[in-house]
Amino acid sequence: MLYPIVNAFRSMIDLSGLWSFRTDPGDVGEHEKWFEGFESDLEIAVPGSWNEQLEEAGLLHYVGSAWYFTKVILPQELAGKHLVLRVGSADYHAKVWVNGKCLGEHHHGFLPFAFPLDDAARAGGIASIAIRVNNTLSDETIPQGISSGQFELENRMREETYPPTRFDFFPFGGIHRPVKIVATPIARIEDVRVRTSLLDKRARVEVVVKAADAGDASVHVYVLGNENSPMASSSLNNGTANLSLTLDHCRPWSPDDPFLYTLDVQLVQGTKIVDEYPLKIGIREVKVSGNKLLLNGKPVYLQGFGKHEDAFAVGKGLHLPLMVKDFQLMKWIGANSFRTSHYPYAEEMMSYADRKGFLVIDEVPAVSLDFRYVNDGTLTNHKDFIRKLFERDGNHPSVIMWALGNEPNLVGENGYQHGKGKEYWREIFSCARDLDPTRPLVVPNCLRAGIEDPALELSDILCINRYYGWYEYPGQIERAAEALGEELDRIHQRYNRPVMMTEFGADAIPGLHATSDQMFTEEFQERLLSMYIKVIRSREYAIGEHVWNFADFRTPQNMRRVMLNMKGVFTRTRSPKMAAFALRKIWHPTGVKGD
Ligand code: BDP
Repeated sequence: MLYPIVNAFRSMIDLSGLWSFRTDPGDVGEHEKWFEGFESDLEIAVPGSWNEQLEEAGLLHYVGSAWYFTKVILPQELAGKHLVLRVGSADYHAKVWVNGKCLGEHHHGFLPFAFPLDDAARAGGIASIAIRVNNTLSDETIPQGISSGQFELENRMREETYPPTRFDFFPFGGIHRPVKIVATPIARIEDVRVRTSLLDKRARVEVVVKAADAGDASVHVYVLGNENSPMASSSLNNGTANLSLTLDHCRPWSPDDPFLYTLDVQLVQGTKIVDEYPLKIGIREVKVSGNKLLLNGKPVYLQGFGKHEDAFAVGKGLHLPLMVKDFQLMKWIGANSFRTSHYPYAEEMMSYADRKGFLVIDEVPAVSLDFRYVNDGTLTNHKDFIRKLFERDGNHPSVIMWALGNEPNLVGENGYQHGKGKEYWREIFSCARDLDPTRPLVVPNCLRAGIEDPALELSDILCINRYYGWYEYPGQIERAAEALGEELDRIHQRYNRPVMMTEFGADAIPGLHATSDQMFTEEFQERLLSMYIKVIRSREYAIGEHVWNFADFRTPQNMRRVMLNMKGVFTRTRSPKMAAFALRKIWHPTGVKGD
């Protein structure tokens, strides 16, 4: 799905702002026709989660349905255009009405969706928009949900969280990314998919363009500002055109030189251009070779973080100033990469990573799948999610790897390794490989799943999350170092592939200090992270280190957390802890100006 833009052919109305809001715990709204409007004193900012914005109205822990309502007058100039309502993301389930007419439903969080307005609203008239969002998760959804009763049934009451989740981040609900009315010509470019390859300095760019309502139009593509680039043209065949271009003397994309070309795509009827979409592309090649990860043929070492979309008041809502700040901090500390743990991040962030030269592991939110409850519905949704995420992010040069999930078997289900888990991951990997054979596929592994994890076996890079010194051997850094080194060697020997440490960390309360190794102090976090990096770097098969986590983040309530997971190297408001300065020294090996 193309990101909305404004140009001579395309325009949009951004509906970010304050919307009327009402919760619907009994799910009566549809029956009572709230889609025609409803009485409420509450307003809510879109994008943004309801939890912290409306905490004082009792919504911090709210799980269930909630309604959003706004009205907009569609400008007369949009007459004769194809109009769609596009939602950047709503977590996790959404149903949309315009002027009382249901346009459709969408089942996944973290992904954009769009519905044509058709005859529900016309240019020059009013569009009243109602969106019902529900943040309930189940066995079938990605991620899976859990109830309080289930914790009790499984005799795991001490592990229960409030709200109940299977994962360690807050289940924020709401419309989290911008809602837009997008106007395009009727004969329009619907999708552009690009695949690039490099041979010496020559690049090949394969382009698949999908058009709609375009009859027998043709498609032209060329690279702006590149005089040597030939234009490729093709007529549409069933609405699709396959084209390819060769670029001589290509300037490849890399963290040091995140150069982007503009691929201009034109839809042409006769001699007339009827639609145009300029797409930023970066030309680069990612490969796993022996124990190395190669970018444009050269080994690359990843240093950075697992992150979260999480901030005061806005929750999981798109927060552009914070995005800019986070990238500044990542540059400051010397990071070159991050993982979108544990779900796809905003489209704006992926394009920003392209421009800033960050290497991204893009993650599907299949976090801590519990195979006792995985069923056919889970598998279907998981595959559908992969397809939609690859469609959304497949053109980004920054995306160098797909994580198809995170830490399956966290609870340690019997028979995961050799039973259901094996079949499940085989299907998931084969689906993902068919869709994108150009990027390594991984699933970060947890201690409980261990070396026999079938997802590890299928991964191109062995991504390992470990907490020796924290959950295991708490407070004992030397013992943790031994356990870590021994296990990494064992895993590598078994599979003989590159190893990437995708998580390691320790909670630190800012301002808590001690002269000896004591958990939760800033010194302990710094020492533990430094030890891990030393052990990882002493292995020639290691291709990277991602500290857990970039910043402190809100979790559901439970006795292991003080509102936040405090493993951030920065606080939730982005103050550096001591560990940040230590990492900055390690990650800027030639020193930092002014230090
Ligand atoms: C890992 C999970 C991550 C948690 C982290 C922790 O992947 O989501 O936040 O542990 O416990 O197992 O801090």
